[in-house]
Amino acid sequence: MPAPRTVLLTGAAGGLGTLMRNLLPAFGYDLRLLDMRPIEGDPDAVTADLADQDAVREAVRGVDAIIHLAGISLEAPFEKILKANIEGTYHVYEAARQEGVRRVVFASSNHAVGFTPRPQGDDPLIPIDTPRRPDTFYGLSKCFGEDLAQFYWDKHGIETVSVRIGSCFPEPTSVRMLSVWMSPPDGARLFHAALTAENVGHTVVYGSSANTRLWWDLSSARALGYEPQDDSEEYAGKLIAEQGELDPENVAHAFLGGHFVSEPPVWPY
Ligand code: NAI
Ligand code: 15L
Repeated sequence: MPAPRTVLLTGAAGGLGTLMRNLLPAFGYDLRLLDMRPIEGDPDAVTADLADQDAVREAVRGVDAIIHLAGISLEAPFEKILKANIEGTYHVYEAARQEGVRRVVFASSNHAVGFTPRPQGDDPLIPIDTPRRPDTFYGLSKCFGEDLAQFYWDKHGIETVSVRIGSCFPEPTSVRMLSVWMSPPDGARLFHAALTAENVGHTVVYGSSANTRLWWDLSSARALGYEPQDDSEEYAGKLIAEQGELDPENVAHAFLGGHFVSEPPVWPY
């Protein structure tokens, strides 16, 4: 497969989409942006809801690959998740099949495995093939997305890297994030590796930096050529002084998904 150049970035108005639309062009990509919210400063950006199958197909036409970030990124009533994340992701894959796009990078989430107990002490890192244990309807929709990706590979030969992103924000803001943080530059490195690695079929990876306090195994990401450069440890002193160490007796500290297992943040609109 020739290296993709023109890439559709869905969810481009969101937090991660904004970070990636600023960082990925340095890798040589020509981005086409899509979101249901308008994107200021890019008159070519597509304003469309994933529910609009025709608009999604038109947006996909002519691109080499898709980075699919759009959707509800927190917990929400099942009916909303069904529309945006389950049907919406199906529309993206159908558009890819109809328009001959051969590579997708899917923004999965750690919340697909959020009810997995986090490693403590000398426990081994969580492997990528650990059983799915979604912590929310949101996490459940990411499990569906990973299965959809597998199906479109097996049935239609569309390759996907599903990235179970930890927390991709400019800085870690909690003690949990010291373990699951992915710096934005490492996020761009991982998406670039996911777009360019050969013969990925459907590969599932965790998305984080090379954190000293890492909870999961990054080897499937490294096998794509991803070489993380950052480590959250420089933030550890300040965050632990402010918040204290994680408490194993606190349910919100005991699982990979953190507070999503007990009091998930709710999608605001
Ligand atoms: P965000 O909530 O800031 O952005 C999501 C974007 O998707 C928004 O701009 C929203 O308008 C758009 N969107 C929602 N429903 C849509 C629809 N039906 N049609 C078109 N656009 C729609 O979320 P964020 O943080 O940027 O996350 C992006 C993706 O990465 C999401 O799929 C999220 O689940 C995933 N992810 C993000 C993590 C992070 O640390 N930021 C961690 C794990 C997963
Ligand atoms: C996610 O999946 C969310 O989209 C993001 O907003 C963060 O909350 C992240 O997980 C996390 O686990 O910190």
